[in-house]
Amino acid sequence: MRVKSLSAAALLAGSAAAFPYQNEAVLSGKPANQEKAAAVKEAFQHAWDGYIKYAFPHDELHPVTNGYGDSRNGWGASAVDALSTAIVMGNQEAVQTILEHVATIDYTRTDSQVSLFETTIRYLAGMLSGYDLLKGPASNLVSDESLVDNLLNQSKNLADVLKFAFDTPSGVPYNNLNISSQGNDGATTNGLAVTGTLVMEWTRLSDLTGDPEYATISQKAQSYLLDPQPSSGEPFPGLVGSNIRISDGQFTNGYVSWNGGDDSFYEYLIKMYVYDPKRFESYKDRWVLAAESTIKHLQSHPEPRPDLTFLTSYNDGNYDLSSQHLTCFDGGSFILGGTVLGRQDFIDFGLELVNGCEATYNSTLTGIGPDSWGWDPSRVPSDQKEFYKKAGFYINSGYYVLRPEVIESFYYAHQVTGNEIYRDWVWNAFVAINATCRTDSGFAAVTNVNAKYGGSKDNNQESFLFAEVLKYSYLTHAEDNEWQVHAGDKNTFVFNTEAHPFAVAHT
Ligand code: DMJ
Repeated sequence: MRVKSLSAAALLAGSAAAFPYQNEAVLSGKPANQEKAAAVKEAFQHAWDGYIKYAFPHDELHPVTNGYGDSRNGWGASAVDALSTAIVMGNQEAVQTILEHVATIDYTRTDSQVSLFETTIRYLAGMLSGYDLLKGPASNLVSDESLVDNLLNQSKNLADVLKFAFDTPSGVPYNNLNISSQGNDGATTNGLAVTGTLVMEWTRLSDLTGDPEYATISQKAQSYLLDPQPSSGEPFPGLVGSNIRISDGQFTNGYVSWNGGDDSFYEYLIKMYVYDPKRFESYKDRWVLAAESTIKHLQSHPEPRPDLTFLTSYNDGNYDLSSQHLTCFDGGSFILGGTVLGRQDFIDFGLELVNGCEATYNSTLTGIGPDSWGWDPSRVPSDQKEFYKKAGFYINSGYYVLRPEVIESFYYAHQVTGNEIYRDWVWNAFVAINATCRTDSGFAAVTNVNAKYGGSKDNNQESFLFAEVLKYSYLTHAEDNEWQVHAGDKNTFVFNTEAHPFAVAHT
């Protein structure tokens, strides 16, 4: 079935009119929507077939020209990033292809500069998650056990290639690496997110292999972020600066946000607690501080639309009234933290953030939200005055590059509240993406979400289309399962920042 063939009226019927601003029925036992789940599977198959035909084993498809790119070291990023989605969809053929491919990767060789962060969240996490799922609840999918064991061997091989990055005077790693020369780009600082979004993957690797080194070096790097020095690096309790000096682990500024560059540091604080509440209680304490400070200092309501909530960024007494698609993971983080800790105030605030991010989708011509926007009354572009008055924000960048964060937070809202409206919002976003970004071979980024047809198509299909957009869209409509996010504190899987589900630790 092609989603395009469904009428908009049929798709949108069922959307409740009022914003559900309370915690409703729990999800467990809620029936799947088979038809919509199948439509998302069809989209995955479409993109997978195009990738296999025109781009495999390269990193990503160029979906307009039917070519390929190697922006992620040339090891087949889309294949590895697609693995956990193919598993949860039960797509045996794709899983087999990916496992056979992983067995052929030589992680010691690449011509590119390697990003420690991107390689960790996409490749290392893709393989570890595949291992957790195929050794656990999806063990029926693969008969050749050696291919599954190889996921862990290759995870270790990759980490052994990358681990020299942590070999610095402080233990704060370099991010941009030359793996042939064991060199780096000469940076003197590292960013908050790229430093603080390694600990889940590297700890999981240690827990699975029994070799403590990976956990030790990643937790050492993280230790500077949990105890920020000097005090100017923590302008509000729990909210920290964006850059850390590699020589001594000191923060070099007090610029605070949940935007790209900072984002997944906060995401991992609470997720590490979900992963193992015994070992990572102090991470949770830092997340709680950050969450409370965020509610107190960073929430902002646009003048023409006081009903909307966005997060500002802060620097040296000044607030910047702008936000990003990347930031929209924030609702999901508050909802997860709220449900795990039994804090209704966090869930409620998370739902407000979700509502704000949804407004960036429902205000545009395509039904997809922009990459960045602002709501500073003194900076409204002259050609967006009317749009700003109605929508409550103006568009800074109208690109949509197949990012997942808005759908991701809708997913958490749905799983935790059980409220159907969030499932409808996921579906609306999926339908809009399918209608606007789909090409003959896959899905393309678009240049202007507030123009007819999304402006023009940009010739790239990021691997996170497979890992995240299609996974969250699918899981929202699929049957309940062990790997799904659930309300409460009994989750048995936790998703890394690239949506790869990790089995939680048994300690
Ligand atoms: C993904 O690689 C991850 O979600 C990361 O945390 C942020 N950037 C992209 C998606 O936008």
